[in-house]
Amino acid sequence: MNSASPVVGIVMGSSSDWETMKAAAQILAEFGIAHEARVVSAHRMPDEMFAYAEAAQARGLQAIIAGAGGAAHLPGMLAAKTLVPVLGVPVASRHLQGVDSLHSIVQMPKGIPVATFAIGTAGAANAALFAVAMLANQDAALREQLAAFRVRQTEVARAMTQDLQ
Ligand code: RP5
Repeated sequence: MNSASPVVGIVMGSSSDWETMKAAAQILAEFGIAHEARVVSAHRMPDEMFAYAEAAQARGLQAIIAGAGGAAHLPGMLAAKTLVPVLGVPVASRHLQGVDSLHSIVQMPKGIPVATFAIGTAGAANAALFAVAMLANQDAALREQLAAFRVRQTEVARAMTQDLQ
């Protein structure tokens, strides 16, 4: 993890979410974005959750990527307590495979937005890429890195045809 002050916080409801959420950390590390990862359970650590949200802006966080599964209140409750943009990642749950998490996160009532991503590791990675894009608005070098990432992705996809034989 980058040792500079974090500009992106990755939080999750349980260490069991890390298998999913580490996809966000990997992307941020790839782009050299200082970040932190913490368990801040909404229903088991409500006081810490509020404290994390209340301190986020002063600590320099520019985005919070929040992952949770089941009745996933974490992203919405964080968003209620901070003006820092919250990017929500629905973690796949055992019984409903994350559809419960998705609905819990995406169906925020009007007024407190949570940018919601796909269920699972694709959502975690895309939340991090979205945070990179937000930061890149004010950072030309980061914008170039993001453009290069897209070019590499295109090259990988073009090369796939040769594997079809
Ligand atoms: C949620 O409950 C967490 O976000 C996790 O996805 C789910 C299960 O938590 P554990 O029982 O694995 O701690 O709060």
